[in-house]
Order: sequence, then structure tokens, then C-alpha cells
Amino acid sequence: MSEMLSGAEILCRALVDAGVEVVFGYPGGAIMPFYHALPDHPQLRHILVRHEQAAAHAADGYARASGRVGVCVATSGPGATNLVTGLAAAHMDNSPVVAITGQVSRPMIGRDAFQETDIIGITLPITKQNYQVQDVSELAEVVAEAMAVALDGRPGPVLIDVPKDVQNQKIAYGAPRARARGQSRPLTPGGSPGHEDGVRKAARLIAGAERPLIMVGHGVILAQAYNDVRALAEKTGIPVITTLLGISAFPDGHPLHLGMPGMHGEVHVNRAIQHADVIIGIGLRFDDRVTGNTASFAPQARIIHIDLDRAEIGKNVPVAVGIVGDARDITRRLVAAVEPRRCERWLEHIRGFVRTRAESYRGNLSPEAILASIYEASHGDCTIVTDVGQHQMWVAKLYPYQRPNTHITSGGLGAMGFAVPAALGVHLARPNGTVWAISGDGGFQMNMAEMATMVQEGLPVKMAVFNNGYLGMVRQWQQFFHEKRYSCTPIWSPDYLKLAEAYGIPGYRVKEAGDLAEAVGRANAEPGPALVEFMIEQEANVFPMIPPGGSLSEPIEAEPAAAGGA
Ligand SMILES: Cc1ncc(C[n+]2csc(CCOP(=O)(O)OP(=O)(O)O)c2C)c(N)n1
Repeated sequence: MSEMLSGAEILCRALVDAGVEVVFGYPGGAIMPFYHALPDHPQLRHILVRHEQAAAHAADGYARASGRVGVCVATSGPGATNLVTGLAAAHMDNSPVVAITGQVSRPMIGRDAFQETDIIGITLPITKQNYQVQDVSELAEVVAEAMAVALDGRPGPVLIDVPKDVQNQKIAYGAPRARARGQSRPLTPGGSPGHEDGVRKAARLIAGAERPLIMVGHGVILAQAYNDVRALAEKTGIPVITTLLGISAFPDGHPLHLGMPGMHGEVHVNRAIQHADVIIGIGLRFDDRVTGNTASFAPQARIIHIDLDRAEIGKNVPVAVGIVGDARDITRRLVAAVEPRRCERWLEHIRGFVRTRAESYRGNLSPEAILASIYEASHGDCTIVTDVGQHQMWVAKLYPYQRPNTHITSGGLGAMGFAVPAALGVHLARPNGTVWAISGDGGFQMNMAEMATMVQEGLPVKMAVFNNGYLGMVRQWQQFFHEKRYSCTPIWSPDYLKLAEAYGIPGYRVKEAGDLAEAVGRANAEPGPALVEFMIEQEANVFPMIPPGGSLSEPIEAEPAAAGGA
């Protein structure tokens, strides 16, 4: 049986067929046929954002929290280009997002038509794949394929550009030939012949190691390999390091958890790396914020690297054993292959590196106390979505994550403005859980218009704004490396409480630690969205810090006696 359907109707139907339930978007001329068809598909809940960048970040947040594809929609030209930052963020952090953009009609393509942009060319390097649909008969298959490509193997964003005349074209529509391969994340089948050899070699290296470390990244979260990584650590007694995107892949309070490595990693974590003789890296890319100068990174270590993407093995650091495969599958095999052992002497050694935190915070309201109050108000049961900057690093270092995949941040791209819209998406994926978006006063001002989306769509996201009056992380770099020349980093803020009030959102301002519990508790208990502004010390810094391009062995551990040079 077939019926006459327009391309726009086929598009909606294909999304429904693929199991899509939420679409983040913004209408406009070239995507109007899609919006015309949308009300006939109530299975698709549309969230009207206030800026297309937010649609892409929200789809990304939804994808990371659910393990399903996040979908965003925009019109051609400015709508499509506004998606770019969000797609780049999803690309860097391997988040399965499908973006659908309207395009000018086929006869107008290439004529600089109104709102024509070559979004295919623009997004080529920041998508796993992109399509411009030239023939309406291919549309359903393209959607099904795009959904599968976004999820398959190493996830990432895919863009489908649909000219307006293709959306309007009617064809006899039957069931598509290729169907979406489902919405749940497929486990990559293991068992290729190379694995056994790699796992055996890795097990031998681990058996002979005196100072081994496990380093876990986002791949462990994507593969949901939490229990397997924990089993590996507990069977061998090997301590575990979690990268920024690996945070919440391993419980913070576990006796084998050391913390975060790299530029703002704790001294004992980076020292452990520099002294390790074997590093088992699972689902991470050893990026420069983790390694510092690679020439001096882990000089004594032989590295076992497990990654789904062959191209990652040996890309940034030399590898003794590379195993290409799904983190869960390979780690499980490794657990079976290793002999039980303990690493007490090594753990003792690392404990000797631990520094009591240099008390550099002079204000009344420390980031540590703020984060403790959020943890307590939500009984540790919430998802934290961070923006980019100092507050992001404080959260990464200080928030005591216990549950898997409860820390979501723009790690690879480091896109300010991510937290608030991504938190919308996280809430839609986890409607029964609490979601806190934590931003600085700079990043919050980039996408604070999404408060309107929260109100219109009834999304009870909790917003924390760390107000230090500066673009804090850049100011910190200026203090340390640019002779304290605070060029263009002081930043004025509106009255956030009045602003929230204008949106009908309750707001609280906290200046003293003593007021934390009540304000955060009330915001957390609000049935709808709520905002808390924290007036933190203006020139507080994140310590320790490895200077950009520096060695993990040479951290700045406290306020420089005299600012300058590096
Ligand atoms: C879109 C974007 N623009 C610029 C930057 C560079 N940048 C990184 S951190 C930072 C300062 C962030 O300031 P704020 O949001 O107030 O957070 P804080 O560091 O004070 O916690 C800037 C400008 C960025 N990461 N993203």
C-alpha cells in the first residue's frame, strides 16, 4: 500500500519511524513545509529554542544523557549557520546528533539566493557525514541512514540538508527500503582476531607492571563500560584517573579513584602519570589538555590504548599495545585475561604526592561550598551540565560524582554557552531527574535567552551562575601569562534576579556561605526552573595549573608571588 505524501511529511514520518520523540528547532522560510507537516505528527515533541545554536546544544545534551540520537532543525542560511558551533561541539565530543536544515529550492542553489548557504561545505569537517537530498524518493532512506550513522561505532553529528522544493514534492510513499537500526546504542560486536593478541599482550604488561594506572575517557561513558572498568580496577588494584569527559565513568569516592589529569589536574594525579610504568588508556584521545607537552608526558610508561577508532591509536602518544574495539567489550576481555593483583606499594607512593589544597580562596563563598550545597540539596542525585571556564574546572575537580554519566560538558570544543541549552536537552532525556546548569557570568550571557524556552516548554532546569565579574579563565591566563593585563575580561552583568523575574523564574542571590543551604535548597525544590547567582571572589584562580604547552611535572600550585611571564 502506498499513499501520496510530500517530502516534508515523509521527513516527519521517517523521524517517527526512527523512534525520535523530541526535536529542537526554529522555523524559517526554507524549512516551512516541514513545520507545516509537523502538527500532524504529535509523536514528535518540538522544542522552540531562542537561537539555533541552542537547538544543536540541546540535541547534544539530549543525546549524551539518553544514549539516543538528538535531533535539531533549522532553516537555511542563518538558521543553518547558527547550528555550526553546536555541531562542532557534538563532533569533538562524539555525540550522536542529527541536524536537519532547510535549503533553497534546487533551481536556486548556486545563485546566491536569499538565505542560501553552502551548509554542506561548511559542516563537512564537523560532521561524520552530511547529505543534500536531491530526490524526494531518497528522503526516508537518508533519514534512516543518518540516524544509524550518528550512532554507529564512534558516534557523532550528521546533517541532512533538504531543499524546499524537495520538501514540497509529492510521491507515492511506501515503507522505506532501509530502516533505522533502532535508537538504542548498538554494542560494537567484538571478537575480531586482532583483539585476542592485544588483550594477551596487555594482560602481560599489566602483570609485570609495578606502577600501573588506568585512564578512562568519554569512550567508557559512550560504551557504558562502567562496571567493566570497575571490575578491572578492583581485580588488579590499579588506581583510576578520569579525564574531563570521563568524569562520572567511575565513582569519585571509590578508594582507587585518583581524580582528573592534565592542565588543571591535581598534583598527585599528574605525578602518578609521570611515575607510571604502564598506562591503560580506555576510550580517551590523550588530548593536549590531558598530556601537556607530549614530549615529557608519562616518560616511563608503556601505554596500552583501547579505542573504538583506529585513527586514535598512536595519534597523540606512542602506544605499546593498541586495541581497536568497543570499550565495554575489550575491557571485559581484559578483566578475564588479567591475574588478580594488588598495587598497595604504588598506592602508598601516590598518597605521598597528595598535596593539601593550598588555601588560596579569600572570599566568603568558595566554589567548594557552593558545589557541596548543590550536592546536598539534590541528595547527590542530579545531572550537572557545565559551561566553559573556571567554574567548569571547579566542578570537574570538586563535585563528588557517584552515578554514571551525570557530568556533561563541552570538553573538546570548549564552547561557552553550552550549559543552559544542553541542560534543556538533558532534562528532556531525564524528565524525572534534577538538572543543574552551571555557568560563569560570561557563558550564561551567551545563551540566557533559553530561559524563555524553559518557561514556554515547562522545563524545570536549575541554573547556577558563578558571578566573578570577569571572563574568569581568560583573566586567570592574563594574570599568569600576560602580565596581569586584564584586557577586555571584566564583564558587566544585568541584575540576574530581575532578569529571571521578567521570565517568571524565581531567582536567588547568595553572597555568604551561610545562605547557601536555604537558597540552593529552595531553587532545587521549585517545581519549575530556578536561578541562583553566586557572588564569588572576583580574582579566584583554579589551582593547580600546568602552563599551556608545559610539562605535567611542572604545575603552578598557588598564587604567583609576583604575577607575570611564562
Ligand atoms: C564561545 C567561546 N568563546 C570564547 C571562549 C574562550 N574562553 C574560555 S573560558 C572563557 C571565560 C569564561 O568566563 P565565564 O563564563 O565568566 O566563566 P568563568 O571562567 O569566570 O568561570 C573564555 C572567554 C570559549 N571557550 N568559547
